[in-house]
Amino acid sequence: MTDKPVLLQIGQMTAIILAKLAERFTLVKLGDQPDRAAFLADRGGEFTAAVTDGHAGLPADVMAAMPNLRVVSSFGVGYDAIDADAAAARGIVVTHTPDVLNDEVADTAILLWLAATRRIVAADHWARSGKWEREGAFPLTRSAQNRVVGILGLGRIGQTIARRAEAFNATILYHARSDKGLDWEYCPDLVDMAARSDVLMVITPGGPETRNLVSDAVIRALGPEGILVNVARGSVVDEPALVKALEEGALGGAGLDVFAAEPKIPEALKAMENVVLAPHVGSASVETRQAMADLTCENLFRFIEDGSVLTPVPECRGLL
Ligand code: NAP
Ligand code: 8YV
Repeated sequence: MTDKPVLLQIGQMTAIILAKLAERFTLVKLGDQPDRAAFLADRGGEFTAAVTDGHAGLPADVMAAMPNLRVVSSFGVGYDAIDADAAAARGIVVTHTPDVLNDEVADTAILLWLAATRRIVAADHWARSGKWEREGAFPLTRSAQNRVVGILGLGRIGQTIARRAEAFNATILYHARSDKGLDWEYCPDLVDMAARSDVLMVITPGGPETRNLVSDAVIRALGPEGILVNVARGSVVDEPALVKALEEGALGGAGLDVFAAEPKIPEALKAMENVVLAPHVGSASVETRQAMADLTCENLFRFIEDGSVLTPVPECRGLL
């Protein structure tokens, strides 16, 4: 018999994090249960702790079946797949992994912007396919220098993107619900900001409050030379409107790391040369995923030791 506490694993986790968690917990994987409803009904009361990620979150049926759940540690900063207010009301502390991924995600945003602007994926194809030899030079692209970069969501990652964009001599504008009082220009109206921007970087949280915030009007305001970069959540952009605008030439191009129905990507986007696609890899480097794994584990370890955590989501701070 082991005296380690049980930990419910919701969703997929990498071997690194599972090995570390197994040192302190007996892991029970929700996905391994042949009959989820029966498992939750029989064993839901056993769990005080769970680990999850930004994709699986904390499903409502799991929360409802676990009256003794006290902590949920989520691997990732975005927690739109967890109803944090409902969790806080039940006395469940939700933690996430802010800050440790700011640099990686900001790098990814810049990478997608440059790739879409300088059309590096199409240029790579041109070089590999022999078109350079057969047809000559690759067509000129627009420059990424001296652009107006509008940032939607100027939080931890948004500010990191802004600082990087300054290295490209960009003028930075931003939109959020509140003026951050920073040196960059605050734009209270998102459509106006898009109309003034060459590039729109989307980096807000997901969830109902930001659903389709990047609407048809915003996309069209960005215009035929504009580039949309989304490293936030697919839900923040009206994806059908994005596809239509790209098809009509009403938007210049896009760099997309996130999609409305991941891992599905609209076929139309896959066929477009002016769009660069990535499979939600914003934070996906060995080093950053290790830092996220360490923080995910540390939150759980501290909670079982003394009831504290390092990085609770704001909704749950009052429980500590
Ligand atoms: P953060 O520090 O909380 O910043 C969020 C920003 O969005 C704040 O400036 C906030 O300002 C703004 N915002 C929130 N709701 C808004 C609304 N309704 N309208 C306009 N602006 C709004 O979060 P972060 O750490 O930078 O992370 C941001 C998000 O990036 C995460 O939640 C996650 O979804 C996404 N992400 C994606 C990846 C990836 O792999 N692609 C990796 C990490 C994170 P106000 O409160 O003033 O509005
Ligand atoms: C992760 C992310 O890939 O942190 C986030 O919000 O989107 C990414 O870093 C995702 O959350 C996996 O858990």
